[in-house]
Amino acid sequence: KYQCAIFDLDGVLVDTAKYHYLAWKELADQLGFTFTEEHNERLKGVSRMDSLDILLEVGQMKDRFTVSEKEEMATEKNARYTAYISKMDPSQLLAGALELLRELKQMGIKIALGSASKNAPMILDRTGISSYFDVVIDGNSVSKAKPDPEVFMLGADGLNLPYNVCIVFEDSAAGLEAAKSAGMLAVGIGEERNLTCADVVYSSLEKIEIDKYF
Ligand code: G16
Ligand code: MG
Repeated sequence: KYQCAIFDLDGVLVDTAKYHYLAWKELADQLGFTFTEEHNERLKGVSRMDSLDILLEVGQMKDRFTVSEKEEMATEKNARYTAYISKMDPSQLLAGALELLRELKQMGIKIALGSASKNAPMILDRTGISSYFDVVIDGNSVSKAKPDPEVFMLGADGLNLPYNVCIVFEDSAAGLEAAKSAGMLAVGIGEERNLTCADVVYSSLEKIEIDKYF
């Protein structure tokens, strides 16, 4: 049986992808090209600066800006994004998230966050779930992005637990790959065809048979 649950944030506990999309789209509009929701799929689980590079590639302006211009664009995007997430509330947790966190807590299972987002603390706070987490690893604490396993290994290390007693819940292919390379059970949340490297896939957190694992 497993002793620890490590959650990705965006796409697993909350749907912040829509706010990332709106904020990136406004930047693309300013630069004069169209950025679609389909393009936005490529940004899931990807760090802020890498997301900007992908966006500029979509607009065919990849090499047109200096590092400091790009930093400025990312800062502007983040200001728009944080304006959206500062208005979030507990009703925006995804189906089954709160119930699962509650049950795990009751069972004495350790809970960690493993997110690429530097805004993770604000999102946990606004949605009222900060207190469920024994450790929070986010974009402020990692040096290597998923699919590197660093983010999940730091979570287990912070709890003093071996990697093979940890389960990772992830909606991105890169995140599932990271979980596998850390030697953890990789549970995909979403559509099976996008998450082929998962050990098992559920369409939502609600569907997880918790007694099977803990
Ligand atoms: C999230 C999102 C990504 C976003 C990244 C960085 O990661 O999925 O789209 O680009 O965080 O976010 P920020 O700009 O807030 O630092 P995750 O790992 O929670 O899915
Ligand atoms: Mg995610």
